Order: sequence, then structure tokens, then C-alpha cells
Amino acid sequence: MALERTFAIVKPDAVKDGHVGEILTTIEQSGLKIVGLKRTRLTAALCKGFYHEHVGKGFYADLEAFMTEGPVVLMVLEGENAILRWRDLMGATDPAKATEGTLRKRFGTSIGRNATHGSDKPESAAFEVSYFFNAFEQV
Ligand code: 3AN
Repeated sequence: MALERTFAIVKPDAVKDGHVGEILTTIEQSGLKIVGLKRTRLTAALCKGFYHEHVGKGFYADLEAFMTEGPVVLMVLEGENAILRWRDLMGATDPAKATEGTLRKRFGTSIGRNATHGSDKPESAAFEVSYFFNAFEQV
């Protein structure tokens, strides 16, 4: 097994609905370590850079409007197989298809408003972590 770092977002819907504490508790109780943490609000430019793979897709305008509508909580998580473990805690992209008890099932309301984000592979995790956190902010 490999000690990994992954990138996580509590999206604007879950922040607005007051679920930050429950989500952080779920992460800590799973054994993953929160090594970076900040609350901010994304600009359109930051969102385009972050979701560069999705710019130009049909749903991108809605995705950007949603991700910039209010504050988000950004995190770096560390643990053995952290990327897959955080994806498992979140559940499927579409909350309707997510397993019972997962964060997207508990707090998401649609495929667009799905409460959390997590890197999908090591290359994405490396890019996403470094996009928002410098070395002094992940200890
Ligand atoms: P995931 O976040 O599960 O890796 P991605 O990377 O395919 O999913 O999509 C990034 C984000 O774009 C999703 N979290 C979701 O909010 C949004 N999204 C993806 N597909 C759709 C869609 N068909 N309609 C609306 N929003 C979508």
C-alpha cells in the first residue's frame, strides 16, 4: 500500500447547508488525516483552471456557476490509499446512484450539486493539491 495525498472540496451546497463539521468528522473517523484545510470562495478563473478537463462540456457553465456561488472548504487528505478511500467515502458522482451512507448520498441533491469533490487518480491529486496548497499549508 502507498501513503498518498488527495485533494478534497466541501462544495458550496454542503457549506451553505451547514455540513462542514459532519464531513470533517467523517473524514477523521475514517482514519484519513486532514493535513491541509482552508475556507475560500472560488472565482470563475480559478474554477476554469481547476476544472480545465471539463471546460467546453455542456454542463461546464452550470458547474462554474455552482462552484462560485458561495464559500468552499478545500482540504488535503493523507493516508494509505487516500485517493480511493476518499472516493469511497464520497460515493458516486450522482447522489441518486451513490451507496447509502456515503457523503453524496447524505448531503448531495443532484449530479451537479453533489456536496463534495475528490481527486480521481494520482496525477489529478498532484495537480489539484498543488493548485490550491503550497508546502507550508500541508503539514
Ligand atoms: P467526480 O467529481 O465524481 O470525479 P467528474 O470529474 O466527472 O466527477 O465531474 C466533475 C463535476 O462536474 C462533478 N462533481 C459534478 O458536480 C459535475 N458534473 C459531472 N457530470 C455532470 C453532468 N452530467 N451534469 C451536471 N454536472 C456534472
